[in-house]
Amino acid sequence: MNLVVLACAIGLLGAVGAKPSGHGAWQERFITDSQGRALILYGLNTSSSSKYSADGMPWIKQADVAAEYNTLGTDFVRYLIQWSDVEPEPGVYDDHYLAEVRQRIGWYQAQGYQVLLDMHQDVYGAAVGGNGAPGWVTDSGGLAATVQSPWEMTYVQPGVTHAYDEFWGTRTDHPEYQQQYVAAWTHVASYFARNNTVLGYDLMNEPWGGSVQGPAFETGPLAHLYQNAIDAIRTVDPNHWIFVEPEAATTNYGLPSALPKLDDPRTATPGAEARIGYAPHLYPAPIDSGGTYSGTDQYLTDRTLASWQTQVQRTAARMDAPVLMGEWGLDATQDGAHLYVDHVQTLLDTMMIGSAYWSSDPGSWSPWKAPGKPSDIADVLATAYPRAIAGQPVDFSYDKSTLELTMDWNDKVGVTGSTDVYLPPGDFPDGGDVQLNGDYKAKWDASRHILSLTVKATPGVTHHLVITPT
Ligand code: IDC
Repeated sequence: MNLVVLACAIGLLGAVGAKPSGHGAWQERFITDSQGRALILYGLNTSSSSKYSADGMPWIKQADVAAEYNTLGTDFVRYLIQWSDVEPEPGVYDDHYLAEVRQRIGWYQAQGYQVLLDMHQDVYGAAVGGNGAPGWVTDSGGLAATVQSPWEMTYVQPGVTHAYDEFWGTRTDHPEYQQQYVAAWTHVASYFARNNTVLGYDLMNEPWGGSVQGPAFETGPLAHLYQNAIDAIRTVDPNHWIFVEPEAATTNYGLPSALPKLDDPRTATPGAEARIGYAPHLYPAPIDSGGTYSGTDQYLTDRTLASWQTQVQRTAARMDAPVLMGEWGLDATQDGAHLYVDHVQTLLDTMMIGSAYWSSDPGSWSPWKAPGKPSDIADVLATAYPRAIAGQPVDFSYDKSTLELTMDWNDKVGVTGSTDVYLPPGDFPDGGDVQLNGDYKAKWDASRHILSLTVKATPGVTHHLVITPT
């Protein structure tokens, strides 16, 4: 898929020529907490190891979550779960597995995190060389499904295409597969409906259409499945956020998505806003294949970042959904890796969106060389960010070590609480000095590295906050 898309990505990116620009005009929607504060979430994916472990659990122990906070200051995790672990036999849900997941959510809760449950799949399921779907829902039609290198190329094995075609209803032998997926999600959502550490649900990792691709897939079977899942989840869980991903084979590389606006049944309650989020990934082609951020790789990557911004903003506006980038990352041992991380963070800051870095699994793509042993990239990943904004965010930037945040209250009545900013100890060893037009109270939590500002909200006044190291 990588190589297939590459040629067309080069052609299209040459034509787009978008420059990064401000967000204010496009982003009206933010993920909000129960106090109405806009959340900019920042975290890791945990973890790829759960795809293959016998009990479906990630590599982490409770101490690793504390170490993650102390090293990176993250406040969020995209936590991988799998359909094969949720429903090992048809209609039989493994609540022991969900209890183990809940225990780990508790570890994150103890560190003040929010958890996004990601129903992960790569290459459909283990029966065709991938992970995600259980064997009983995998129909390869007896066709070949041989694992390829790079792993993404396995997606175009005939048995894999057949399995997806059965799932999406492109073939008609198994219309029940999708209903079972929706039912499994409904079970998971009812299990976690009252868990306040859970931010929400990521309905399917990197959907792939089999023999139906592009807009035909995203506006057809994919949108259909999403709407059915949203409707079913809302019967058991009216409140958590529900995130949808576009077709990855295009959007990861900065190409357009055709995903349509989806309806959230919770809006039937007067005053209730939709809680559907858009959760695309970002993997410029050279970076995806483990390349460098230098020379022509860097040129193509920069063009991808620019077009990714344009395309994500368009899709999010069409869907009227806030954005949370579910995956980005790279082999951090490659040339220019630090600069790439820095550039993506600048893009995320410009767009004022949260993200989850791929991944926490110790190794070359990780902030951990080994559990508890930070790699070089950890220093770059530990960045300053406004975790919660008690107002309407207008603009944000972090130019080591000057943080600037603009916010107003024009559309935000009834937001309560403080604006909380994480200031990494590397850049702010003694905390931060505040400049702000307006009345405020500041509180510095030296052990958590969080500066909390309670600002006297003044409608009609735009507040500019500047924080520099003390
Ligand atoms: C990768 C893992 C790798 C594993 C592969 C297949 O890092 O060890 O062999 O999955 O399971 C994605 C996927 C994510 C990938 C990641 C990096 O969502 O599961 O993890 N990636 O390749 N999309 C683009 C990149």
